[in-house]
Amino acid sequence: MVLAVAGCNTQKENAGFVLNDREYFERQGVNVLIYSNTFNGGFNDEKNSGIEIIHHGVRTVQGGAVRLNNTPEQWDLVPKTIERKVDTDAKSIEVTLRYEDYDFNSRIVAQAEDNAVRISVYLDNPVPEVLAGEAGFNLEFLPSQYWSKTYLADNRPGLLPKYAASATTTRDNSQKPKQFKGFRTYDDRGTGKFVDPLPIETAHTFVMASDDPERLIKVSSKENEISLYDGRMLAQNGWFVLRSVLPAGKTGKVVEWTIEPNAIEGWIRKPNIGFSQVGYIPSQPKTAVIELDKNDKILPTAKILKIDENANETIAYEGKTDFWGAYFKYNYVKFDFSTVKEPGVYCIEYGDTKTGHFIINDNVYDKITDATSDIWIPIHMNHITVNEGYRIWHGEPFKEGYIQAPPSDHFDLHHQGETTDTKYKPYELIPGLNVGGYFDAGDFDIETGSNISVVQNLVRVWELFRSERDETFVDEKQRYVDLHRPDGVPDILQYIEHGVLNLVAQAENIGHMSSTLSNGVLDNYHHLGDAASITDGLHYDPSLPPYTKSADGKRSGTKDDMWAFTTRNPMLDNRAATMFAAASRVLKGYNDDLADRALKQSKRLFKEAQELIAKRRSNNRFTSGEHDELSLRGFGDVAADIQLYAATHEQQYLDNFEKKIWRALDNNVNYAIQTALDAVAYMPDSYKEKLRPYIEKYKVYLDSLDIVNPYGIPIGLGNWAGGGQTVSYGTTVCYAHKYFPDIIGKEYAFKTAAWLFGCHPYHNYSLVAVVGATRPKAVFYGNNRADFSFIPGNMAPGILFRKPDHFENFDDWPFLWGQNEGTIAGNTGYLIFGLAFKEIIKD
Ligand SMILES: [Ca+2]
Ligand SMILES: [Ca+2]
Ligand SMILES: [Ca+2]
Repeated sequence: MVLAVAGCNTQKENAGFVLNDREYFERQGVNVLIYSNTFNGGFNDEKNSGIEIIHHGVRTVQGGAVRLNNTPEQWDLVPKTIERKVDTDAKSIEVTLRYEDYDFNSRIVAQAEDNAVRISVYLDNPVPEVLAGEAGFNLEFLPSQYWSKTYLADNRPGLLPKYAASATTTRDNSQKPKQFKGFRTYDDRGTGKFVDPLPIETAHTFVMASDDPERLIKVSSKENEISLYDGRMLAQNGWFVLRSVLPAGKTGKVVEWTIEPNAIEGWIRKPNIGFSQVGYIPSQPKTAVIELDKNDKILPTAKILKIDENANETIAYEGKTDFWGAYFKYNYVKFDFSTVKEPGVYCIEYGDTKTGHFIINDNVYDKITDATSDIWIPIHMNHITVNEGYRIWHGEPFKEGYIQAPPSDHFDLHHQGETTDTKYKPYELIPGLNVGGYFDAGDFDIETGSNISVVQNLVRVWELFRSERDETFVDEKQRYVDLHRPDGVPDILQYIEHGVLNLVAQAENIGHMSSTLSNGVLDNYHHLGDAASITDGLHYDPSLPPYTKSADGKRSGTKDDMWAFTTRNPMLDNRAATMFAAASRVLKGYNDDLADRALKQSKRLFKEAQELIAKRRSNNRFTSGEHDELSLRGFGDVAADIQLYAATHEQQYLDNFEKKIWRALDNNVNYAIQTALDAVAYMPDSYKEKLRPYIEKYKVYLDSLDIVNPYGIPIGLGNWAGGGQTVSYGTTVCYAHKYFPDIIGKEYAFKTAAWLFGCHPYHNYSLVAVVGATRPKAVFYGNNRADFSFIPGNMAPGILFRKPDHFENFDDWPFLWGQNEGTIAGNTGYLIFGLAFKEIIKD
């Protein structure tokens, strides 16, 4: 992609839409995507699909489809895309959509017409009777870009509200279209009725954001009435919806809309100057990456301004920009200002664009992990109250414990098989599980796999960096955590202990590892706010009427208890065994009893897992998921061998490791290199020498990244942005530098840090909450997301790629998890990267 210039599709000003070679409608300032992204993101309606409009650089509209609700929620049914046909000559795109549950197909035809795109909905068979009046064509508008703006409904003016407060009605549950796998998003409190939002306005022509040329979109229909709804009435992550109900009993063209997004004449997106919001140390390489609209001129120079003690700016450096080339739809230039070394406060100026300030000084990276370790991680401790100053982040969750999951499917991609693999009957209390552990992410389940990674990450932090930081008070007996209150015990030890307490309890009480401890009902899974209020804290008693309590106040008829998913997975037990071995080593001398329990479970699970795996192999009784994992484990076992050796110092593990590591490295050096580096600490010098050629090969890969993209680090293009991979990559390059400084320089680690702290596409905000000078990201997908807020120290997955050529990270709309959610495994991964990074830049 180097040296290509984006811009070959540029139209003349005022020209109408073209259908470009990336198969979307384009005119200057507006992209209209027709099913470049379909409704199959993994979590049902991800608000990322269908007809999407990228309007003056921001994806403000999506969800164009036949939908079965006025304001669809995440778990309402979404249509499958059966077919997508692009006709370049006719400038049209046609998609066929299908609802399998209702045997219901529809076709959507999008056709460019000058400055508008005409959308027609065709039916070959009438709307199924049961969906008559329910099925409609919907298009959704992003609230944070439209609220407080005006709309016109057939010229009647109105205001799009900042907060939802429109009218609703209730209807009989039998009239509610099916939801995902038959689950229900709502608790009807015994009324037998669901809530249905009523329209705010109905008209034939809507002008959305009539006061704002950047957001103004006109939607009109001659034949169909269009209604405006507020999706936030049912779910805080809902969007504004325009909708035309499909007429009953009709076939052929049933809906036709003309959509005309305003295009500001000659609009050119402002340059996005990527740089490190945290700043730079004087000696390091310093390169800003400037992202440019393909219609923008490339300027030959940029400036560094120094800001003095009177807030005056003077030019500290003016230098050449280097054109890198096109990467997807934008052009990129780099601006190297490494020669600026004098400590001080600076900003970057490129043409008319000036960044916020940043610092050059020796200590700029000193605090990059503090918010994560002092605030984000302890707030995600489960089964304990977490206080900070005047604020309780959450009370003690799930006091009633966990019950045995019945055979079932699940809404968060879990599954309970035909048998429970335990001595418990479905819905029976499994004692002892409501202790320790970490919330998975913006939700409140304990993902056992993630929690295992968390303990392993924290063990690495402890053993490699001896982080003795003590800012957190943890009392497991009181079940109380107080932030910013030192208690004489290093926090990392207490965090390891807290993770192990839950995982050991699983092994002891279930007999093996649970795949997850999660919600039993969907209507409390999407909980926002204090985790202690998700359930009523009382054990569920089916003999009591729903919504009542027993006379002694200890049991309740409300089915809100959390479930333990207990289908046995020997691979997970194997992973747990490895983690327990490592944890017991660290806990020895701090909590001897827990260390002993962990080691006991490690040995037992390891032995039983080997037997079970052998037995299943001979019976060919693996599920397909397990098969995948097994084939991966060819390498994964190598990592376990090193962990087990470190824990037990038994020579057999080292021998096993030696047997496998070279094959793994030959197979895929990038994949195996971290494990190979992990082992350096335990191996003789000859091992390191044998590893050297692989490090040289790895360096070739690292250098190739500068040709792949302008940022020079691996960029994930999946449906969940790549923050987790970014920090593991960063950790690996830090290790590689630590052991092979003559081959691997520090520049790769600096590039990774710069990306996390603001040098990336879309905007230049730091992806870590509160870390960075003027502009860390302001909103994240945490349990306080409904407040458009953040939990300090959270690292966002970050820059999400949308097909075919758009990167984005919303910072006014927290609800898209793939770009904004913090996970416990990701954030402990960030902690490791941050500490490793700080260590290598010390010398
Ligand atoms: Ca989860
Ligand atoms: Ca402490
Ligand atoms: Ca309960």
